[in-house]
Amino acid sequence: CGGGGDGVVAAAVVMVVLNDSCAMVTFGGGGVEEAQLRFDNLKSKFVQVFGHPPHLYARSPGRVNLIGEHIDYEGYSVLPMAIRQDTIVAIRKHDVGDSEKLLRIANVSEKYSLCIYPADPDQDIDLRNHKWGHYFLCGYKGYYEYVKSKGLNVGVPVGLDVMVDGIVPTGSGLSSSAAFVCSSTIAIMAAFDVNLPKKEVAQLTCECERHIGTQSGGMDQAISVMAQSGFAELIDFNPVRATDVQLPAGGSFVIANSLAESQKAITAATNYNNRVVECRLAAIVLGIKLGMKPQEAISEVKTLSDVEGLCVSFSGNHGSSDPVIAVKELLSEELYTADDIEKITGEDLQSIFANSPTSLDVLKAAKHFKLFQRASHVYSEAKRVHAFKDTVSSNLSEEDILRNLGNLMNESHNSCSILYECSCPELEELVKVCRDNGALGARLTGAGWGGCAVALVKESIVPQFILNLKEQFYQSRIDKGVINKNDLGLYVFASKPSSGAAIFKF
Ligand code: NG1
Ligand code: MG
Repeated sequence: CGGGGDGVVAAAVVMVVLNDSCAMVTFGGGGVEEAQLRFDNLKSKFVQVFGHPPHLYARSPGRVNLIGEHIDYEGYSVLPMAIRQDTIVAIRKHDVGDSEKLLRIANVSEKYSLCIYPADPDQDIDLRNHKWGHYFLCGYKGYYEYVKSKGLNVGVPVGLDVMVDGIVPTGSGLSSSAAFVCSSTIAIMAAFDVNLPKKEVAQLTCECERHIGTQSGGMDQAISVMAQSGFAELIDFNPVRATDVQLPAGGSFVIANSLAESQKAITAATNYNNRVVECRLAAIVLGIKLGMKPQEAISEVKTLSDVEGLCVSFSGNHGSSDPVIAVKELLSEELYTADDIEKITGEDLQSIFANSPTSLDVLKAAKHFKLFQRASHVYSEAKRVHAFKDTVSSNLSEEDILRNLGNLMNESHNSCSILYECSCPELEELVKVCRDNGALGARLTGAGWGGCAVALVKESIVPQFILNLKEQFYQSRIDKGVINKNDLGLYVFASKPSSGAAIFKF
């Protein structure tokens, strides 16, 4: 691969590999010096803590989702791009003969204290007692599950020494978690000399992250692993596929942090997993209303995409092939109680979700379910993703393309906010400030309930736009001491599509 594009990877790079990749690699916030400093720092901290240098490094980036929110787990395509901010994991595998069989996970930042786990792939992750190192365990468990599922010899577990350097802001909707899980999994794979195609790594890492207790779709891991520098990607699922999308040159995506932290692993039962359960219930009820036997719907319908075909033929009778119309006619806008739904399914909700402890947690916490609203969001958002992709490759003038993309982003945000209820007051304020200052479109990105907004802005006004955001959104937070003025660059910045995961051996 000849090192990394951008000339960023220092000459000492011996190998930049991931099967079927020859991608350019862009790093963190800066250029060659910053990349070199990070590697040097990782290595010296590694030696300081563990007494020997790492064998290799793996990096994986965060991402910003441009459009397609909360639909990956429903089987629909999404359109994210990788950002430069990433996580690098340095790793060293102990010899089989070593008596100490531990996973020791350290971090270059003092904020994160050393986590120690047994080198046991079958250990449970203690979800009630969340620790940052759990994300490494996700990769570790997932790697072993994958290897076992392929009938390969897993060998005797050995100790692993690990040092992590992550610069994707946490809880910000930019997928720091996927950057960490992917870089961990890839580092483990490389340490064990297992080489897989990127598509398989994308699939495997998605399953890894579910060990943290969120019923995530595969967007974040797919883009983190499969991104190509200079392109956003249309990600399709089942099976995972990435198609390069060249964004119009005259537009820029500005990422701005609302400063409300979204702790998805902790609030899963009431936020993220709650929506996954609501979508499944909406899909089952739609399936039944469209003629499926309740038992058949319960056992076969997992996502809204599973019943889209039925919805389309139903709406066809009404002169439309839009599943949103079927939803409007078949689901009630009123709140559904568990009782209401059980009358339709003929089975109680606990037994429908009996195999999913995280869904049972949702049922315990939920008083009612919004089926119409969630399904309307998912089907309409799925259409917006394709409209976005089609607009990018249309013959319209660049001006019109940018305007249309902005409108789609605005519609996406409104749907997230009103129908999916995954926004929050800080994000609403930030999106409004973006729109008031000339953004062609602005929306929350990632799961929501805090985190970042992404705004499409004409390239020519980016510097002024960022200045205005600083004045109108961040200054009052600086005055109140919420953030430090010197850190502003971490909270609001323009972003170009960066490259996906890579392994480095020096
Ligand atoms: P964030 O909150 O950015 O980690 C989550 C999910 C995605 C996707 C988005 C919403 C994980 C790892 N990621 O992203 O799969 O569903 O929300 O579109 O849970
Ligand atoms: Mg995440």
